[in-house]
Amino acid sequence: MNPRLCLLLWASLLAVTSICAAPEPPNIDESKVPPYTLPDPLLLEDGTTVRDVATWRAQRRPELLELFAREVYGRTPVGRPAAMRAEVTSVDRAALGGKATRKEVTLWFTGKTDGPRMHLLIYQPNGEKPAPVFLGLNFFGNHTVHADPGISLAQPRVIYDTQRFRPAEPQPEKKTEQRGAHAELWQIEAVVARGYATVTAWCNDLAPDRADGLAAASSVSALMGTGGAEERAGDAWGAIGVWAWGLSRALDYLETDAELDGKRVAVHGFSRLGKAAVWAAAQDERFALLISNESGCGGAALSKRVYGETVGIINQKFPHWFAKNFRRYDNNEAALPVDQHELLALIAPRPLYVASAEGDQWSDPRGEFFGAKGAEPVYTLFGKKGIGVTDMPPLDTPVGETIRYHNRTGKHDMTAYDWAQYLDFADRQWQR
Ligand code: GTR
Repeated sequence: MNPRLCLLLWASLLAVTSICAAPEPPNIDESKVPPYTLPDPLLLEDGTTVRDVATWRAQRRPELLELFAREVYGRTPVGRPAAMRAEVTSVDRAALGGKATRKEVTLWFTGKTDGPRMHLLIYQPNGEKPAPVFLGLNFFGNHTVHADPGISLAQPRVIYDTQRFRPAEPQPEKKTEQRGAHAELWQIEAVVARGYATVTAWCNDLAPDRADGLAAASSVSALMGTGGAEERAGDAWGAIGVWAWGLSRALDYLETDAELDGKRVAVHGFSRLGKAAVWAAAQDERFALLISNESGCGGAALSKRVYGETVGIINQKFPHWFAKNFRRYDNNEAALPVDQHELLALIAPRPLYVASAEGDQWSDPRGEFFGAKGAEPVYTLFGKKGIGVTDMPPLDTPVGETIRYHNRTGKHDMTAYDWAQYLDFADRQWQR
């Protein structure tokens, strides 16, 4: 065959294959949401309906946890490692102008200092003790949550493009410290002023947020022998599972710190770290309250609406986040045996706050609202009042009791407005 013709044929074949492999373009037109049926959180696999809390706890809750582990996030291989130990590495009782105590604590997961570890950063109010806690992972290292020069710089040093949520390319001079680059997202002074402690750790300590992160020597997944994003078993955990596991290990420590109230720990997360917070709270009932801040696809948003980011898009862009089995539902959401309202239902009867932003259609605010709304029957079973209203509330108007929801004006972010709602919610729930 003419070599030019051959090349042309080959190139068109490649183009066709890549078109077939590419996910559908994202839909952000409400009129194009396909008809979908949500699974009933109270319907047991044997076809009977759950009518009491005991059956929910003994049968339906384990069924749902199994489905989410096997089909969505992957299985969590272990709980707390027997040899895990905590080392307090710094304490400053005069932080934030004397208003707070700043502590740094390293959790050595194998007990040895050459294995995976997580560095916790704690700010606790210098008032009444023990303080209830807001716990969440951060994107770019502990030193980015506040400009306080006393915070140890995260290691290894990675300089981020904070707008695009990814490492800057090329990496600029390491003398750029990015201290406090994400302070707006954390509002630490406001949290401490309200009598709460804030605790955080860098998600990369647990599993670096990159396609090859699961296999990185420093990751907890490597310690557990998970294998890389492509090599692992279909139901093996991904980075979201590892991050969720880390949140539970942080809680293990918080329960032992007499200055903190381990029974009142609100776990929160923004965006990809919101997905991790939801999965953590679903599995670990010690978390007393959950805040999902624009967690979107694979978080609070319904997958079956196929609006904004979809299962196919997220699995292609972030092959290391979910279980490989989740890829079965790429462009095939109707086949999913669960949807995210059932994940939120696993939080019941604990207080749950789901927040969206109007300018963040990628996360599907309406899908997040209906995710929260869909969890309501399980809250009702527990005698708790959920979200109340049947359709999305106006902008900047929080609704609901034990399940609360708002859709803020503005972009994908975690703002002072969001924090004010979360602090009020915790105050009300914990009668402070
Ligand atoms: C986006 C991703 C979202 C969300 C977001 C974030 O690129 O598509 O699912 O997690 O990142 O974490 O900011």
